[in-house]
Amino acid sequence: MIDLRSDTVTKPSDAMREVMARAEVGDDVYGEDPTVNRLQEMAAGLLGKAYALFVPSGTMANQLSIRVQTRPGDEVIIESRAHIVRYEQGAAAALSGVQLHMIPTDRGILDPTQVEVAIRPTDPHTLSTGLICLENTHNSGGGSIYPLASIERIREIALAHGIPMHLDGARLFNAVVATGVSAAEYARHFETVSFCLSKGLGAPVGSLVVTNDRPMVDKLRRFRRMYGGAMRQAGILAAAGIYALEHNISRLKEDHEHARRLARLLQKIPTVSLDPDRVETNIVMFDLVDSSRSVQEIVASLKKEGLLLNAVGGTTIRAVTHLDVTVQDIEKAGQIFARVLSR
Ligand code: TLP
Repeated sequence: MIDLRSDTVTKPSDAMREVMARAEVGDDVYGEDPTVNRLQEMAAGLLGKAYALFVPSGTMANQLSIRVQTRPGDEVIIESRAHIVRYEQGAAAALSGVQLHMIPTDRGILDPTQVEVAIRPTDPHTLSTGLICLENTHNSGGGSIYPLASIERIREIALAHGIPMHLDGARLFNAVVATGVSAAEYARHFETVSFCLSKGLGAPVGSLVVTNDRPMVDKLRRFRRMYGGAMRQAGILAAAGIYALEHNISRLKEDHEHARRLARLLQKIPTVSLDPDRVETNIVMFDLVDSSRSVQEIVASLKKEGLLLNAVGGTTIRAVTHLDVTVQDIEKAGQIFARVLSR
């Protein structure tokens, strides 16, 4: 099976498993796991922040960040297909009591003017804007990269209104590798940034939230406990994270090359609509223009031929490249696509 459903499907390598097995551990609720502490220091350093907190998932990292920076009844400005909107089970409403002010875009990248217009005026009738959330790279936008200039302009607007910013940087390192902009340069515009170890970086579990604000770390820790995410000898998982940060960042460029290669192969198929220039990182979104079969039927036929993918609504299919996919797999995937789609 060639699994292009997500970069979350990656499995820890033998070398990663070895460092996990040897990890020094302690009880992290007491702050005594040396490997977790080392991962947190490393993550904070990479993102140019003072503190980092290890959490079990990207969803928890986002939700904790929302929780500690908003009050119930606040509004959060966010792009309408953000992961926080689409794939977190309504957690922002359920756990933080906030209302999401969703702004539609073509590729997930908010225009600064859209943000400015969405900020609520200070008026006794209106609710207040509590937070602005961006996502880089943008998953549903097709792995699109936030231009630094847009982030800078949104930051200026946010600062002028005293509104904090959170970055869902689940795939921030894909943006870093694709652009050469450092993680710290992206992160400095946000009060909190989350990023995942368990996607393209290849660790089995884990995400981090980074911040410069000491009291916020304490609040993050308390809510992590409330959400059931305080772990004990988590150093076994943190060791995989350290290995991922040390070995698997720069290789993300291979995943980006594979995604572009796949896009070029797909482009040759008459029933596929896609613009290969839009493939900026490791996600390829494409549309089927053949109305005789549903996307679900096509995905099922591809699976029978040994290719796993996700239909992401309407006529769209998503393919994600990652460290367990070789260039030969991409070539083979191209052949399977050509066979199934031209039937
Ligand atoms: N994304 C997953 C699915 O949940 C859709 C995937 O296969 O792409 N932020 C972004 C931008 C994400 O893409 C994801 C996971 C998360 C947060 C959540 O991470 P986890 O799954 O660790 O909670």
